[in-house]
Formats: sequence, structure tokens, C-alpha cells
Amino acid sequence: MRAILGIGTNIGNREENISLALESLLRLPDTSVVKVSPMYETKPWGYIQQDNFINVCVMLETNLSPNALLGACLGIESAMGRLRPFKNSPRIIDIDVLLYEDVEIDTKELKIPHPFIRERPFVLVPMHDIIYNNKFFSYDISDSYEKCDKSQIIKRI
Ligand code: PH2
Ligand code: MG
Ligand code: MG
Repeated sequence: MRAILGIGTNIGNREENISLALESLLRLPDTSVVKVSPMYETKPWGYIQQDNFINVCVMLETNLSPNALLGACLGIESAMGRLRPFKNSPRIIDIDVLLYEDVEIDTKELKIPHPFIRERPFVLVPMHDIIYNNKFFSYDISDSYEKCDKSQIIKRI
């Protein structure tokens, strides 16, 4: 099954945090990394009194169930030292399951599609890079992508 993850970091060496998270994803069982978007420098969304983020989106091919994949992502976050002092607080790494083919899940622990995809330019821009013209996800972001404010989502070279 194909899944899309969103990864964000705004503490410490952000490029290194992204690389470490990608390396950990490569080591997951029954899972391969199919595509990685470019890195984007993004202004904080929600709680804005914090440093800029680097965000990327990743496409996986995986036999892990959505819940097992969530568990694996939370495990990588913990192993990298993620703390959760308050909602939307600065973080070493955040790995969210955004889409899992056309599966819909609405539990306390896991909501797929992720409920805020269409509101968040820092998700829409890198996601658009990797799901454009794909045949795995019918979730359509093209309208939201076209309309969203991309002025604070800067591609890194
Ligand atoms: N994640 C959030 C809240 N705000 N802003 C940016 N730019 N990037 C993020 O990854 C991010 C955010 C909650 O997970
Ligand atoms: Mg998040
Ligand atoms: Mg998260």
C-alpha cells in the first residue's frame, strides 16, 4: 500500500533531523521509501512564536497497517528525543501519516486523511510535488494547492 507522510522539524540541526528520520524510515520492516519531496523552509503555522520549520513529504510503499505505521512514526520521534510540552510546540521531529491510499480512519489516535491537509501550505506544497498525477490516492489537493499562500514556503537548494 502507498502512504504519504509529512515530516517537520524546527529545533537543532533541521537538515540532519530530516536525514535521520528518512534513514529510520528506510529501516522500517515491510516498507520502502518511494519518493521524497524537496525540503522547504516554512513559517510556523498555528503557534507562531517559534522558529521556522523544514518540512518534507515522503511517499512510502508499505505492508504495515495504518496503525502500525503510526506506531512506527511515533517510535522514530521518541528515539530522536521528541518531547511534547504543549500543542504545536517546537519539535526535533514530527512525522504525521497524512494519507494511506483511499483508507479513511477517524479515531482519537489516528485520523486519515489528516484533517488539516487542505489548510496547511507547508503540507500542500511538498505533497503536491510527490502525488501529482499519481494513481494511488483519489484525495484531491489540486484546488487547495492552487489557492494556498505559497509565499512563506521556500524551496531549499
Ligand atoms: N506543524 C504543526 C504546526 N505548525 N508549521 C510549520 N511550518 N510546519 C509544521 O510542520 C508544523 C507547523 C503541527 O504539527
Ligand atoms: Mg504535525
Ligand atoms: Mg504529529
